[in-house]
Amino acid sequence: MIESLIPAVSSYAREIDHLITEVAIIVGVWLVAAEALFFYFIIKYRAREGHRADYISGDEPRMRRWLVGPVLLVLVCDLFLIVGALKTWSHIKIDLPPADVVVKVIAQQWAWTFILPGADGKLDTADDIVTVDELHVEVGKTYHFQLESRDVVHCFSVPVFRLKQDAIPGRTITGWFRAISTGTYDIQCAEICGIGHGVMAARIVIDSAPQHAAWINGSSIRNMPTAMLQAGQ
Ligand SMILES: [Cu+2]
Repeated sequence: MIESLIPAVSSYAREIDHLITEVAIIVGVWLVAAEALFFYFIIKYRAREGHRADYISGDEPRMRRWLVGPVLLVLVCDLFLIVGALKTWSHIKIDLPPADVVVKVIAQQWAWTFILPGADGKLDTADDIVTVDELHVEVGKTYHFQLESRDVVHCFSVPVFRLKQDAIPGRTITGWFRAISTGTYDIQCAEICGIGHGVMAARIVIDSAPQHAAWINGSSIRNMPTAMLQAGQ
């Protein structure tokens, strides 16, 4: 259902969509049932000529059953949702699969800087590739990102991955993703971070393996001065 509105491009996007759909259905059924009953009673017991209002205390066992029954049913639904949410949380946020590539994502007012390993596959070496507002990744590879902020709280959001992670100044937060198809998609800061928040957008370019290798080779040459600068040369 959600996929018809926005593509699901990470390995865990469908799991999150499933959870959101589950919550929407369960909460939706209760909402419709409660509202339908509410309006039914409003109309059925409206003020009418010759009818006196009745005070109902609700403490007769027969009436109490009408209160306790739905409450227990709601609790069962809550348990169902909590178990589903914890399973998804643990799978995505706690159990990080081993990384094929580690990248740095740095947020600042109002731009994104991405530092990727160059041809040597290692970060913090002279051939690191630095890009601004454009993140290049390879399809099918597991990426760990190390998210930092240089100033205020930002939020690294990649809607097609169903990925959203706050960037907190002074902390390095590690998360992961694995793209399952190629294409170019939006990255957006999802935390009001100042007057330029609305333009703090970037894009993610998901390449096939040969495209990505070609991009890395091309970028390593283009980025040499930046990389050398970073390495203090
Ligand atoms: Cu921001």
